[in-house]
Amino acid sequence: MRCCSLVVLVASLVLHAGTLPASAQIADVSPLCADRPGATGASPFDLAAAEPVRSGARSARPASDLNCIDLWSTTRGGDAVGVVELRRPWSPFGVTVTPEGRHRHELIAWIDRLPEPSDLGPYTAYVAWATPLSLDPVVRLGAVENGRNELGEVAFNKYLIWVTAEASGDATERSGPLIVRGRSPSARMEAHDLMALAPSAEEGMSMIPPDKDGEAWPMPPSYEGVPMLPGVMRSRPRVEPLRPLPSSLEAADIPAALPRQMITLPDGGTLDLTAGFLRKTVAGRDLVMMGFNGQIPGPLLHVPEASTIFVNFANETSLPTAVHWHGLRLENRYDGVPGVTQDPVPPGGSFRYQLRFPDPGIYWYHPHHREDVAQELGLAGNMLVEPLDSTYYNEVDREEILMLDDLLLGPADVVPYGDESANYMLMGRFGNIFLTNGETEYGLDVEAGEVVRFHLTNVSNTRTFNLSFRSTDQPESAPLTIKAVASDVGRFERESMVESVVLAPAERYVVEVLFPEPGSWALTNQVQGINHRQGLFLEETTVLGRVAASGTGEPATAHGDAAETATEGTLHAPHAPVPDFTSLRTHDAVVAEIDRYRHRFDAPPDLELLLTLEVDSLPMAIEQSMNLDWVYFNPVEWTGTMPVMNWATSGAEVEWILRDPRSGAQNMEIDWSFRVGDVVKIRITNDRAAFHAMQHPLHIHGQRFLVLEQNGVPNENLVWKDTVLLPTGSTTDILLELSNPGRWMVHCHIAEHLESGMKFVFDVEGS
Ligand SMILES: [Cu+2]
Repeated sequence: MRCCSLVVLVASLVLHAGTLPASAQIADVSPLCADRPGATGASPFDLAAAEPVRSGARSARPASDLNCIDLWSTTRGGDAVGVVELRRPWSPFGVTVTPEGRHRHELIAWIDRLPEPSDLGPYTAYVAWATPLSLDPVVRLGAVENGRNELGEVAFNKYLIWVTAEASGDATERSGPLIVRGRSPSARMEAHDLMALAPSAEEGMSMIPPDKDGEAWPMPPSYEGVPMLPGVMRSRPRVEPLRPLPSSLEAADIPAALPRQMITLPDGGTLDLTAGFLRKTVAGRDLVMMGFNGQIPGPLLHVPEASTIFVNFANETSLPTAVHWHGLRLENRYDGVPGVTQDPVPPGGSFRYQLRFPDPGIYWYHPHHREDVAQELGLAGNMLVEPLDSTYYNEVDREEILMLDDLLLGPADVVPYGDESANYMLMGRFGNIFLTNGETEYGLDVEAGEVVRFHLTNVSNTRTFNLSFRSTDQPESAPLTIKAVASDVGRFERESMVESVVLAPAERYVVEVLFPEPGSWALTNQVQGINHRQGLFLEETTVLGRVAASGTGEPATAHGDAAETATEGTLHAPHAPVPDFTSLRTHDAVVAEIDRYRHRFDAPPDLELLLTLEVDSLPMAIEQSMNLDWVYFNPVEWTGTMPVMNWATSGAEVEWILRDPRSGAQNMEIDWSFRVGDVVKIRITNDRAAFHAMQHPLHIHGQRFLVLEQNGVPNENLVWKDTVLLPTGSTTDILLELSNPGRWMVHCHIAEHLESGMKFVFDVEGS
C-alpha cells in the first residue's frame, strides 16, 4: 500500500545526501547513523532534512531516527554539527534495559566544526551532559572534541544531550554556554492535540457500526490512568465475540483445575495427554478455562536428553486443535501445525505424537490453531530435558520451572475473543492479571544462602516481561544479581550476571539466583509503558510472587501450592554447599560447536526478511491517533496502554507481514527451500516505517539459529535460539542451521500477529 511512496522518498533522500560536498561529511560515522543530517553535513537550518517526513510522507522515516540523536548548534556554536548513536550495550537478551525497564544505550557522538573554545570566551574545553526533560539531574558524560567521542551509558526515558563550553574539561557541573544540543528520539513524543483530534474522532464514528448485535461486545478493561479519546471509546470490533465453553450437557461435569504434575518419562515412554475444559478461580472470578490433563500449567514432562517418547493426544475441547512442541528438533510430521504437518484434531478426535529430545533445556508445548484463544485459556505446558552430562549446569540447591503468563479478565469472565478472526490485532492481547504457574501469586521458601535455578518460559500472547528479584524490606535497593546460564536451545558460550531478565513470548531463559540472607524477595515485573495520549512514559510494576529465605536452618516449609511442591520435590538437589556463586563458567563445548560456523559470521546475508504491517479501513479516530504515535516507538511495547483501540482491531483491518524484499513475496507466498546441512545468514529488518511498528518475537520451527548481530553490533556471547526478540526499527542478523528435514513454519509468536497471517513455511530436503 505504501511501498511506492517509500521507494520514491528514500530515493529522494539519497539524492539529497548525494548532492552535498564530500568534505562536509563527518568521517567514520557508524552505518546506523550515517544518513542523519548531522552526519551528511546538511545545513542545521534545513528542517526538511532534519525531519524529512513531517508532511505526511511518513513511510520514508528511516530507522536511524529511533537509534540516533541529531546534534544542532546554538547561535554561539556557529556551524557545529553532530550525531549520537544510541548503541545497545550487550546483554543476554533481545534488548538491554535497567531493572526498571528503561532502555540502556551507550552513546557514541561524532561532532564536527566545533570552534576553538577560547574563541567563545574564557573556556578551554567542551563537555557533554545528559539530562531528563525535568533537567534534574544533569549527568556529566565527559569532555568532547571534534571527531568520535565515547560518552558512556544513559538510561533515561526522555532526555536531552548538551555540549557546553567550560573553563575546564574536568568540570563536574555545567556552567558554560550551550554550543550544540539534541534530544532523545523518545523526547519527540508530546501530548496529543485533543482539539485537533476531536472532530475526526466524531467523524470516524460513521465508519464503524456501534454493534451488529446490540451490545454483544462488552467494553474491555481500560488501562488505569490512561483515558481514551471519545471516538475511540465508541469503536467496536468488526468480528463477532467468541467465548468457547462446554456444551450445556457437559457443563455440570467440568472438573476443578489440578495443580501441575511432574511426569518423568523414560526413553520409549508413553504419555496420555488430553486437552479439555476445567474450572478455575482466578482473581475472584470462577472461570471455565482449558487445560492439559486437567492442569494449568499442563503436566511438566521430565525426560532424558536423546530420548524418544510417545504422546497419545485427545481433544476434548470445543475447538479444533493440535499440539506444537516448541523448540524440539523433532520429526516434521509430529510438529503439530494444522494445515502444514497435520490436519487439525477435531473435538473428540485424537493424534499420536512421537517426540525426540536432541537438546537439553526447557521447552514447551501449546496448540498451534487459534492459539490466541486456546493457549490463553490454559493450554500450555513445559518439557524439561535433563542433560546426560551431570556437569551441564552448576550445582544448585533447587530448581523451579516457572511459566509466566497473563490473562485478560472482565468483571466476571474472560474477555471474549474474536470469532471470525482474532481481535486485539494491533498490539496483541495483553492480560490484566498476571499468572505464574497459573497462579496470581507465586510462592517459594528457601533457606538463606541457597542458590535456585529458575527455568523461565513466557507463554503470554504478547507481553514481554522484565523480571527481577527485589527485597520487600528495601524495595529501593538494587535487585538480586541473576546469573544467565542458558536460553532456548542450550547454554550460552559464557555465563553472565544481570539485574533483570527480559523474556519475550515463547522465549526461555535458565538463570540462577543466590538468596544471600534471611528475608523476602518479590519476583517483580517492571516496565516502562507509554501513555501515548500524554506523550509520557508510565512505569508499571507488578509483583508476581515472593521468595522467602529463612535463616533458621530448618527445612523449608510448604508455601503456596503444597501439591506442586510435593510433585516436583524430586527436583530439589541435596543441600550441599554450592560453589562460589560469583564465578562464571565458560562452556567450552558450546564455544567449540559454534566455532564451526564463525567463518560465516561476516559474510553478506543470503536472505532477507522485512517485518511490517498493512492496515485498511481503520476507524478514523484510531488512525488519527496512531498518526501521532508514529513519531516514536519504544524498542519494546511493554504493556497495553491503549486497550480499547487495540481491542477494536481485527483481521478485517490489520495484516502483519513477513516480506522477502528480494522477491516481493509475503507471508505464505514465501517459498524458501534448503537442504539438510545448509547454513544461511538471514538479515531481518523490523520496519520502522510500519504504521504501528512494534517488536516481534520471531520463531522458527524445527531448527536452531544464532543471533549474530543487532543494528550492526556483533553479539559477543552466543547461544542457540528458536525465538528471537526483534525490537522496533532494528536490523538483526541470524545464522540458521538447517539440520532437520521437512516443512517448517516461521512466524511471529505474538498470537494475534500469527493469526493475522504473519507466517510462512520453508522446505528442507533430506541430504
Ligand atoms: Cu509480531
